[in-house]
Amino acid sequence: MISVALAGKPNAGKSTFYTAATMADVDVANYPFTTIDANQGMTNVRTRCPCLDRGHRCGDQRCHDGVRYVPVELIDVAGLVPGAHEGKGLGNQFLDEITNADVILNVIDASGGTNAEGEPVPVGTRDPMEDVNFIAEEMDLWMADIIDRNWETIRRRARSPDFDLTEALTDLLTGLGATVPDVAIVLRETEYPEEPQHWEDADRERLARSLRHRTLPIVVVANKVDIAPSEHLQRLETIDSPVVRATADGELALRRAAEAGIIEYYAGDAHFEVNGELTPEQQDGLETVKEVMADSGGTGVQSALNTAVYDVLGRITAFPVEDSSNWTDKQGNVLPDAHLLPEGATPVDLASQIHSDIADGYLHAVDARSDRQVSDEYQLQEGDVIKIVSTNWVTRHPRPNTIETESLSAVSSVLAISSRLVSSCLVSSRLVSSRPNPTPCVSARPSRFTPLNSRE
Ligand SMILES: Nc1nc2c(ncn2[C@@H]2O[C@H](COP(=O)(O)OP(=O)(O)OP(=O)(O)O)[C@@H](O)[C@H]2O)c(=O)[nH]1
Ligand SMILES: [Mg+2]
Repeated sequence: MISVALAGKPNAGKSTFYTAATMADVDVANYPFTTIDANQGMTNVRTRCPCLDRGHRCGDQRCHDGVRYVPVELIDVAGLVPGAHEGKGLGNQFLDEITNADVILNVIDASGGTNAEGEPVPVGTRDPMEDVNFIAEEMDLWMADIIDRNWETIRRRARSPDFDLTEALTDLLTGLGATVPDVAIVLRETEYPEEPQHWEDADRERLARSLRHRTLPIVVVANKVDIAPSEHLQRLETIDSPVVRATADGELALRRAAEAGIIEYYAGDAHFEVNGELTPEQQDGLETVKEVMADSGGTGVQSALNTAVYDVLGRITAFPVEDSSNWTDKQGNVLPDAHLLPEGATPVDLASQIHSDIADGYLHAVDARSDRQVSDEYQLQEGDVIKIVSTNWVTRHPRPNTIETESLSAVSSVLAISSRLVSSCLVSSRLVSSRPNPTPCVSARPSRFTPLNSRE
């Protein structure tokens, strides 16, 4: 399963983002290092459900009126401060916790209301541009350190006649998600000394930076847009990475209000509808969120996840079925599963992701839209509905239980508009509190990356 990690300096809103996206209860507070132990939970990316191409909505609990939620893992770690790789703050212990992540969301405080250590300062004081690069820098130096510490082993291995540098480096960095193609491409990109004993510190650091860039790409989440000065936001748009404006607190308020049945809102919607009577306090809080959504096309939380998974990691969603006429599994469930696969993946890759037995017995695949067999080299497209014909399909129960179970809890928190009334937490406290002279937020300039709901 795809894993997304939230990183950033303390007090930037990582845990608020995590809570909003997973609806799990974790500590959130306006001081640094609220989170010490990592939180790990399930959230979703949002895409178009293929049921929209048929007369009836599929009724799957992960589908709301043709909007489909596909589970991904989300990790929230302790805040990081510049110099963490040398032990500052909580040090770089958190980096070990995100080594299995596929992509990083670097949550920054776009309002400039927290200093480098995450301590509160007046809004607009801190230049958020300073918070953009240090996460990548810390991660790069951390990876360089791992390579440095293990270089002696590589030098020793180099004495063997069948030594292969790509293989040796992949062995070393496989735990950080590096594959043979990653290492080979990075080694080809620039010139490195042929013999490991001739490598210098600068060579290893250059290699670490390129590899980190490939194996742990970063999306910047410009959080707290509800109070961010517009000039901050405009400058953040100029950086050379994907940037998504967000109000994690606003998303949390909406999810809680939706859970309480007071508004109609689904994660990633650009609007929400009020269903019932609001107190003036609630009205004020939701009004603030509405303004941000009008400027940014939503709260940005779903957009950040979608940007990371679909745009940066280049994933597509494929929907395996067993009955290609009715798009169902054996039990008659319509479009029962959704799988995130790399661009260029083939039906055999889909079969392997469902279950290795299915891949072992793979015979051919059928495009359920046309009911025609596709070639084994066919590159799956976003929204493809595919029947895999395998000798093992009938005799096994292939659907991975882990994904099923996890997805149910993740999705129920997104979709279930519970009748439980939790109006006390309808709108999170800071959004309802009266902010003296809130700074005008959000420039009219649209984000350069992933318009919200771009998959619909
Ligand atoms: N105005 C505003 N405040 C926010 C937003 N998101 C989070 N906050 C506030 O920022 C403060 C820090 O939030 P946390 O989610 O605890 O931040 P964190 O990055 O997890 O902090 P550490 O665990 O200490 O690293 C809290 O007071 C949140 O309510 C937002 O979108 N807008
Ligand atoms: Mg936290």
